[in-house]
Amino acid sequence: MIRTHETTPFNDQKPGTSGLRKKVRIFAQPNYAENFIQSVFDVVERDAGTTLVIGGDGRYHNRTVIQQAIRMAAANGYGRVLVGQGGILSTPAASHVIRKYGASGGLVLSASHNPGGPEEDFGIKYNIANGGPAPESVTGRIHARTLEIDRWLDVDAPDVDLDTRGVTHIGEMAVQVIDPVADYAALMEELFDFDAIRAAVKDGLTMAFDAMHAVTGPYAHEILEGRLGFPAGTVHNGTPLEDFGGHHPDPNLVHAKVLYDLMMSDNAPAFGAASDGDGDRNLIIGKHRFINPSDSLAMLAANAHLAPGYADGLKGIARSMPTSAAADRVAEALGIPAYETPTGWKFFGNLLDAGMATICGEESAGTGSDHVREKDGLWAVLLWLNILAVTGKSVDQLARDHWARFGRNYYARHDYEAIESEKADALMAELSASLPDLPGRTFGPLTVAEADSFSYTDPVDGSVSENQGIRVLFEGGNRVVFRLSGTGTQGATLRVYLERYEPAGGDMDAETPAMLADIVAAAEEIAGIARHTGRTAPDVVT
Ligand code: VG1
Ligand code: CO
Repeated sequence: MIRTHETTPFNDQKPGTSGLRKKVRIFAQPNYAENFIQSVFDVVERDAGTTLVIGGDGRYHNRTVIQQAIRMAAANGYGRVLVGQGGILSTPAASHVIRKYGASGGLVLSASHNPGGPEEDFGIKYNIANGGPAPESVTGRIHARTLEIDRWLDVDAPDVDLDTRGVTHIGEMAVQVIDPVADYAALMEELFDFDAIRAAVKDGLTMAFDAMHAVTGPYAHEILEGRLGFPAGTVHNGTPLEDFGGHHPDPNLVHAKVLYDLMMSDNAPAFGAASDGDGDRNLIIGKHRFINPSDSLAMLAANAHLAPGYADGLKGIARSMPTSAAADRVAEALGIPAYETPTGWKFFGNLLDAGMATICGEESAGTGSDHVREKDGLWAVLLWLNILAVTGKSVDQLARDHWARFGRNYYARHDYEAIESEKADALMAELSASLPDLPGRTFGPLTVAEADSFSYTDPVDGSVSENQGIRVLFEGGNRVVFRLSGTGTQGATLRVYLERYEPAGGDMDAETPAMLADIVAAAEEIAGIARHTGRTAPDVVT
């Protein structure tokens, strides 16, 4: 029996860079999650009786919303729900399951790298039938619907046992609790040379993987320790916890500092990696050598043909605008197109679907390929392992060889978190207004060549996304980019992206902060960060 619940709209349900993210206490208000989920069901394309995938990163409040979403799916005409055992599905695994089982879409319950727990963050993201995040046209319709919604539907049914695999029914709808790891692990075996990696492990290749008490724990245990033969203990923090052990499940040099310190120590294994809350990010650190995510994208692209899944070469490489141009140089050398998109994985979907790009990446530790339609943390780890196993090189050697050939893009991102929104908006408004006057101006040794607000026209469907960040390009390929985060839940976060290109033959082994000092000073002068925000140093440097 379908029940209709009256409701009134919430005016704050506009999805950001990656879904709707709010504090748990906001999501826990009566009707809040229900309004959003019903708005999704009301507007997305689907035939009667289609399959919906539901999974999450295991954070606090996941199970409550999953049970509710299942009851609502039954009332909204879905024929089948596939849900990961324990409510678990990493974002890339959910993407794969949607594709593999021909689902019309999926709900991924995650706030990704944001902290979890009763006082922290929760999120809901909708992915479409190609397995990727809903594009802006769809999130725009969802948002519009949230502003007019007046009812949501569910059925009167008890909770589903999420911990036992198998099929049950709610009315006509089948609910299938699936192994969250099996399909994903099988896909990884198709793409990568597991034999070569296993042989390298036998020969002494060592690694440490920090799952940060988030969703990749079960995947990493099964794939790294179970199938590839790394010894037990290779996976650190491998049990998903509702509050991620009280930490930020964000694999960067601040929140994965324990891994970083290990990798810089005398006891470092050959290879270190970490992933985030929902398993779509990766941090790569070799023994005594940190690889920034933009470089990782470039190095993976340059060597991808060494893995069976990419032996035929790449069709193109896409990166988000703030990501360094290191990957563009690889594309040029390979004679394939390079694409520059706005921040957020949803902008890669069309390029991947159209066969225009094979590998994509973001400076925020996101890398992935056309095997799914999300970024994929363990995929990047396995591609690195495949490359290390086949070449027999260390991470450090691989990086040095890469830079010797392509030059090096020194790069960092400075985040100023929880700024008052009005101050952040004022900073961006003043910066936008100053753009026409910037070209030709000098800041220390730097001269501005061009300055603009990044606008993207999707080459596949022609859709236009404006105001995707402010770029100031200096002569010689150096750059600073400013944008406000679209994933935070408190005030505004200003991201300042700094890049300096050093051509091959130049200094390939300098310290990044020293190489970027002039650009940091120029960024302050151009944007007036201290004047607007009162902050004299970033909260996080990655
Ligand atoms: C951040 C990153 C962006 C990433 C997004 C979602 O967005 O910068 O590159 O795609 O998070 O990643 P923003 O708007 O805060 O800069 V995830 O792993 O949190 O789903
Ligand atoms: Co994530």
